[in-house]
Amino acid sequence: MRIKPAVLLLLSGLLPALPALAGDSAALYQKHCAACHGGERLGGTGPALLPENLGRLRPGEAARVIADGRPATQMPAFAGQLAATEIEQLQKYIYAPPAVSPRWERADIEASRIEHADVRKLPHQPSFAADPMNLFVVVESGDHHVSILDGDKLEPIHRFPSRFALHGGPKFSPDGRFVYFASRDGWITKYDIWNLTPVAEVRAGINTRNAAVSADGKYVAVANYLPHSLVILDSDLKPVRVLPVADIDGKKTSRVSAVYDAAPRQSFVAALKDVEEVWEISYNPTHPDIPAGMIHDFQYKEGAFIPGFLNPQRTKVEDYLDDFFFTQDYNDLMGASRQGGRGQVINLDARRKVAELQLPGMPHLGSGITWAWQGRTVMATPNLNEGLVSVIDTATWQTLRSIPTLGPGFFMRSHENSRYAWTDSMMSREHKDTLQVIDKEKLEVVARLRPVPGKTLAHVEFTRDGRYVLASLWERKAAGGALIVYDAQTLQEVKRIPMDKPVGKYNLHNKITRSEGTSH
Ligand code: DHE
Repeated sequence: MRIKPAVLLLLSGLLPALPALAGDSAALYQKHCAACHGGERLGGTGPALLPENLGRLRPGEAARVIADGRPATQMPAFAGQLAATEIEQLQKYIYAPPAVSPRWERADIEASRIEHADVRKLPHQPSFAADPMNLFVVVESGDHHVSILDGDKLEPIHRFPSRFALHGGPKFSPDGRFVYFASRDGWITKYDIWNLTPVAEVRAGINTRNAAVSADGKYVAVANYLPHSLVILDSDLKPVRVLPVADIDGKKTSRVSAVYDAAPRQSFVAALKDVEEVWEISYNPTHPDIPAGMIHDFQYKEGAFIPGFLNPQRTKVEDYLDDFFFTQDYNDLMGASRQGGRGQVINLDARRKVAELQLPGMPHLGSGITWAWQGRTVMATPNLNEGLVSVIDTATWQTLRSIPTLGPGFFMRSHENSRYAWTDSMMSREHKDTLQVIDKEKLEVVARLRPVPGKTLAHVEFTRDGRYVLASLWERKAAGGALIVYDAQTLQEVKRIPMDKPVGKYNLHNKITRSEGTSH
């Protein structure tokens, strides 16, 4: 038989390997990616590579990462090993849903749990001199780390690696000793702040939105997009309930947009993305019986069943509500659907809509804050697609003022001791670099801060006493990424604390006391 020259060259190793043919994508994945990202793309040392987990990448970015790697991570560059067509094939493969939808059940959650330290053997007091109630927890997404900052000296006291892509605010135990983080890949980490050490981790889902900690510190609730579940863990991160999320007939399942702790009600409240219901899950063990016919509960085969206790109670709503703001007593919630324009107020006792909201654009209710204004309590929310802050009377639910800003914004903050509320315009290309300061009495923007033109400046948090404001200069450390500290009264810059893309920062005292000026 006559062997063709190209084959001879290939056999002799002189010709580069031919690009894989279509259909070989799975084999390519298994060869090059599976070791770190898991055989079923659920993640391992690297993140999960499923469409839900990749949705936040810009078009073409996955291919770029495969080719060039990711600096400061273990992701190597494959451009030298793979042809451009193979990289493209891999990109298509990881964006395609798997043939069988991945499952993540109680046994998977239990098996994933890692115990780093035995809390009972750790000292029950802070191992540092800083005021444990005036610490800041700073989430740095540049190299996926967390810094603990002394809020009096405004200096970092510790830095440690986090799971990949934390999202949502970290949540604290009521005594301030522990903080819980949720990663978009479903990992929940419990960290002992006093001893500066991780305690335990568990993977509660494959694609997770956020976590909430009960006011009694006994439970952690986790909202998942994948699978469609709401997971209740105990404070050791052992699963107590894995609630499949579906409508009352069990026909339509739903992603969970977010879960919140409604502390005064001793319950978790969950926003559902695909079912027109709001769920409330009581963690009060003496929760009274639910009136027959009013509430529909899951019946659990496992363990003792206490009506209402750790079981969802449904409130039917007239739209898909996926972003919530709660009044300070948590009896009413404002819900907005991501379609924009409309919202509803739901009373959690009456379990029904009590008011309609006319909300222009797409308000980001989750970032809303409240304050007293001329004898009433108002809430203010930034808007994700319009340059305005809506100020709403929480008694009448009427919009009192639409404060124009430079562009669409994401976050808002204030403090009981400050006359100002701060917001960003980070969703605007031209004005993402400018923080705007609103006078809470005049209801107008009175100052604009633009310390580094062209660089995103967003997400502020006050010190415990409200004297200083810490804002994120959303850049890698080498490019000047930092927390910029402002005097909350004079609005002058006080100092910069270098950080690696500091996404969010959270003051322990403000969070634990549920300050009216911060997200809960
Ligand atoms: Fe968030 C909180 C939803 C994109 C950074 N974000 C939240 C919360 C919700 C939410 C429901 C409140 C939960 C909590 O704190 O426990 N976020 C969403 C979205 O639906 C959206 C628009 C799209 C998505 O892909 O999830 C979104 N969020 C982002 C980002 O792109 C941000 C800017 C950067 C990132 O790292 O993901 C981002 N979200 C944050 C931060 C918080 C947050 C920093 C905590 C705010 C706080 O101060 O408490």
